[in-house]
Amino acid sequence: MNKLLKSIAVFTVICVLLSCTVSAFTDVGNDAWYAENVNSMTSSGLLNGYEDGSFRPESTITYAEFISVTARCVQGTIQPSGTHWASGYMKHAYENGWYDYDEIYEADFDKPITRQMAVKIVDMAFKIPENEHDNNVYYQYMQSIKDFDKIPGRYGYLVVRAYNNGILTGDENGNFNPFSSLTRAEACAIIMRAKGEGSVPAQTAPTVTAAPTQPAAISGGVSQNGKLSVSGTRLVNQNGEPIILRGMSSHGIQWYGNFTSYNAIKNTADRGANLFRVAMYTAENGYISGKETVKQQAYAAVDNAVANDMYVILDWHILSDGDPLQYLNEAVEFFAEASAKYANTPNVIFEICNEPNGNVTWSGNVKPYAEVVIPIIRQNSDAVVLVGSPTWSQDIDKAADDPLGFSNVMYTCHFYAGTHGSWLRDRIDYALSKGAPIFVSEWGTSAADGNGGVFADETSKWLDFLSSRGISWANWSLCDKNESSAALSPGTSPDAVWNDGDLSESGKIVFSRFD
Ligand code: DCB
Repeated sequence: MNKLLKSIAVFTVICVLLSCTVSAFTDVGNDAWYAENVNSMTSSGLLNGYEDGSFRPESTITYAEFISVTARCVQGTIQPSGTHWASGYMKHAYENGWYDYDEIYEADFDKPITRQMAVKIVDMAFKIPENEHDNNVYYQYMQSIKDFDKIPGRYGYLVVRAYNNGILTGDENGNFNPFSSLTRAEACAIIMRAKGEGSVPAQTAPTVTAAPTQPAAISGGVSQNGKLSVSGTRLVNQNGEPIILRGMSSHGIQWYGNFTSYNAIKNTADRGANLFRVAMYTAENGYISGKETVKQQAYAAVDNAVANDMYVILDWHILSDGDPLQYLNEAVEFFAEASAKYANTPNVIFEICNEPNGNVTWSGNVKPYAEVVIPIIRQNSDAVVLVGSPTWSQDIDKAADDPLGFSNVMYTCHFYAGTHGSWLRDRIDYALSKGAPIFVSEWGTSAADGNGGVFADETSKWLDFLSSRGISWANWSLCDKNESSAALSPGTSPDAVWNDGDLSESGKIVFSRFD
């Protein structure tokens, strides 16, 4: 080889080497924070620049673009399966649970992706590890992400996970901005980091107060009463003395998880509540479709109630799935894990089926379900177990006539003051007369649909009746939804200290009856 050819070859090699480190795009400076991520995304063909040699790093990225890039990373090229160019990628994403049907509609494919959806997509696609299991981590981010209370419940955990794995940092004001769009440069960075190959942003340690490790002792709380059991028809404390638990139920944690924070629950403890109920829906985008995420939310909510020295009901909230046998296997799996996890936590009460309804009977569906699930719990724990009954937990007479053969079991009776009156109170008396212990783990001041009313007079009749019988209760629900059963006015911050103006008409009544 002559000298000239040789030096041309060397020159070419140097150029190729240089082109790896120098941006290929006219508008991506080498010192831009995203240059490395953009270059690796584009050089591996996952995302392209424009024909004019630009990359347009500050342009927004759409749902279709973001999801197709992510899918190409984990799956390779997918041909369209419909009219939209990205339909194949979108279908893959949907079928793999990267998004739910109510999160992205086809008409939105070409709209800018929101930051919260981008976080969910990479979390699901790259299976980001759950190191927020330690509730302290969650609590810390809850404090350090300034707009955490704006993040809908179903995304909070995913956002924590993304921060904690260095996939994201907040904006310069410390906000996450869940509903804002994402730039193409940010998309490159997020996807590359989720892939485990991106340059990770410098972490600023959250400057926050840790969740209390010692629960704050409250009147009537766990530090005073210890482990509960059932004696006759009464709930009793560690000394065998009758105890009444009163407090709030969450709304569905997949929607209103923000109102299960330590501070939100503390607001009820400060008003005298010694009970909190964690309503973990099974259907309606609950546990069944979002297992890990929803479960972690439920555990964090339980832990926040424990940190407040409260008793806490972990509720398997069947509702549209009226037959508890429908998800029996999932229930077994869940209660096996949860009962082991909380085996040494005297605070926890297990509610194994919120409200059976539809074409189900006590002896044909609910009792057989309970006879499978309770022994699973009993392998780890003899905690109090609450069992529902058909007709949205109103058929307590059927349960009383054909009771379960386990100890420390109570039957739930649910009522809504605008719908259910004296006939249901009479049924409670009947059940008690037959020796069946009753726990009102959900009731509302509204009608049975959660709205209408508030029915103040009927509520007061009901609460006086429950007090006279020593029956414990949890009110539906601790959230700011625009429905009359919600205890908080719309727009109430979950973590602020609530004053009377933050309480709804229902909340004012209920919060005055905790003790
Ligand atoms: C129960 C459920 C609970 C439901 C409330 C109010 O259902 F356990 O999940 O909560 O009572 O209906 C409502 C929320 C709404 C939400 C809806 C669907 O307040 O914001 O949109 O769940 O998730 C009952 C209780 C009793 C009766 C009927 C229902 N009853 N029900 O006697 O007819 O149809 O949900």
